[in-house]
Amino acid sequence: MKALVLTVLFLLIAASEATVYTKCELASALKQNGMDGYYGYSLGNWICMAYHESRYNSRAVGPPNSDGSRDYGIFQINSRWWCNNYQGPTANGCNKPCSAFTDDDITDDIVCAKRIVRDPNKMDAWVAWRNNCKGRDLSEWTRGCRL
Ligand SMILES: [Ca+2]
Repeated sequence: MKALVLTVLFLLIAASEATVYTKCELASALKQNGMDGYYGYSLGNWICMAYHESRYNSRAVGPPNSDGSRDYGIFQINSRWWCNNYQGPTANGCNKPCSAFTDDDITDDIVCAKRIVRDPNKMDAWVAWRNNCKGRDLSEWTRGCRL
């Protein structure tokens, strides 16, 4: 019984462990993947967006939206339009299961974010970006990082 309790505890801890980037770790990863200036958006825009969407947590899953969809991962990618969570209608624009956006490899998340920003709404697709980053001085988001 004691072994079982310990096993369950271990699994709970393992399941709740998240990969949370630091600001500069994320800045470096995004720059390496060609996000600085992508579609006219400087690196600061992407860092600011990720902070306000997920607090840099690559395993973040948002609460249900009003339409029943959810948002996944470091960029909070939406299941109604961009990935399939098998829980409702989806356009699945990035052609991925949403679970691809809650693992520790953000490469495919970046590919999908690039697809999202090529839509007419561009970065306005991210409400947290519009409310917290759009049109602001974003120099603080890359300050102190060796890029
Ligand atoms: Ca991923």
